[in-house]
Amino acid sequence: MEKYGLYINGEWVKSSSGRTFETKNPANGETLASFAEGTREDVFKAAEAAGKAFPNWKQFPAPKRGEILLKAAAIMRARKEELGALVTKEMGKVIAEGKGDVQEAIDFLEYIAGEGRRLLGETTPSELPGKLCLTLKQPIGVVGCITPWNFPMAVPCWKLGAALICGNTIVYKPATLTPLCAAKLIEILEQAGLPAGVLNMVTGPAEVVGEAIVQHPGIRAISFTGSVATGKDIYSKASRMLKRVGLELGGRNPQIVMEDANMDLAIEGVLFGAFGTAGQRCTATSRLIIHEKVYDEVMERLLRRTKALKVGDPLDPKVDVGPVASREQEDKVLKYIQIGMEEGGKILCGGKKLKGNLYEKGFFIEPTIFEAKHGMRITKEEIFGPVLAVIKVREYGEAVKAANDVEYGLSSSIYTGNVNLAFRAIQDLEAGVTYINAPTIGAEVHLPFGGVKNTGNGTREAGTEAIHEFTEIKSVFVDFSGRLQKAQIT
Ligand code: UN1
Repeated sequence: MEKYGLYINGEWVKSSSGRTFETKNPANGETLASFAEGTREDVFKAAEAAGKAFPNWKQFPAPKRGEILLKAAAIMRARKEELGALVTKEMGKVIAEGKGDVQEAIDFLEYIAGEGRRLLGETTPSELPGKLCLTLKQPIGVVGCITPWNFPMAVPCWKLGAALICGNTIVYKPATLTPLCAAKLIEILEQAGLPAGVLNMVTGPAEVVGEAIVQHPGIRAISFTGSVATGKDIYSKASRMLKRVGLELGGRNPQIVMEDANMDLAIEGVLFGAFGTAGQRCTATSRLIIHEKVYDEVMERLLRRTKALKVGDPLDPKVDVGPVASREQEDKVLKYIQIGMEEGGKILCGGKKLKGNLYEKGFFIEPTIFEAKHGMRITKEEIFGPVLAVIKVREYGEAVKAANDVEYGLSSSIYTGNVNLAFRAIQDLEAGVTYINAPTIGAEVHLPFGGVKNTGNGTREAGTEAIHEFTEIKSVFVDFSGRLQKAQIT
């Protein structure tokens, strides 16, 4: 079994606690590797290393930083099969999606590497003669990146890639469920030429390692993807120290199907959106809002297709849905299924933990569809599993009202053949991401990603917005008039 320490200042080192934890395959319980359980002291050592590496990394030309990221992307491309299988083994998503996770990481690294030749500022005239004004984007300093388990390659690359291209150094805490993917990423970035101390990884529990990252006075910005409760905790603590905080905190994403929708597309869309990644995407379709005129037809076809989904070993390419990522996740999903039944939701298919040989050692839950009424907890709270709540509506206004009446606002979708309605929905849906005639999942890396309301605090990842998350703006005034000129004073 592979054994990993913490990665501090370019070395793999033991944790000061001496304690370790293991990462396991959620499909069969197999232990994959052992990791060091980091402490507050370890985070402080990592922050110190990152602080020392910062002045040189800041001076390292941004296009050269980009070359390192491009090289990392090339290594990942060459090892895509193996890394995709690792994502599947450690996190449980089916193999096509495991490779997709790696591809999204590659896409982002390639995209953001090019930003090394941009990092554009503005030039603008001065109100005074013989004077020029411009803005520069500068790194923030040492930043903390805290990443989730559901995209163990892509989301870390969004954060690390963006922070690195901007010239920051990093203390990185990956999710405790997926440290092996994180360790491979570190090895790849090291092999690509990242200097020692620029990226430091501390594995271990959120209450200790995450907390220390938030509390360390030298870590000036935090980028976090995870739950609303943790996001609020981080935001409130970090704000007292005036740290920059970027949050991406999940969703309760609706797909609306209008009476004039292309039914084949709408059904393919919801199957992929709701049950892809076993529903464990922040962008997963968790509510299907259907116009009453097509309700029976959609439901009849959707149920038939859902019952035919193959649940099983995620490494088998014929399998559609793998396990959920952990026992804790399984308990949470099953609890929500129970809640749904208690509040009067009707289970139309699924609803149970799968048992028997194939499933005995893993966390498999049947793809589940509830007939629900908007307002039930299963229509409003994030479940993060293969559970879809279906809501019948009379018209567009009611559909949008239900879609928007949740505390989240990450992704959203409408299927309609009516171009006017499509454009109205683009304006009406309260979400950071809206799809027309496409499912709620599958955002591309060169567009901003994030949401409104409790999904975050207004920041966005990916796209050019990623640069804003990790830079400070400096305004520069160059006076070449050779005399003292006083702005605003005549
Ligand atoms: C997430 O679930 O945290 O749009 C990220 C998507 C993916 C990213 C999801 N590109 O579904």
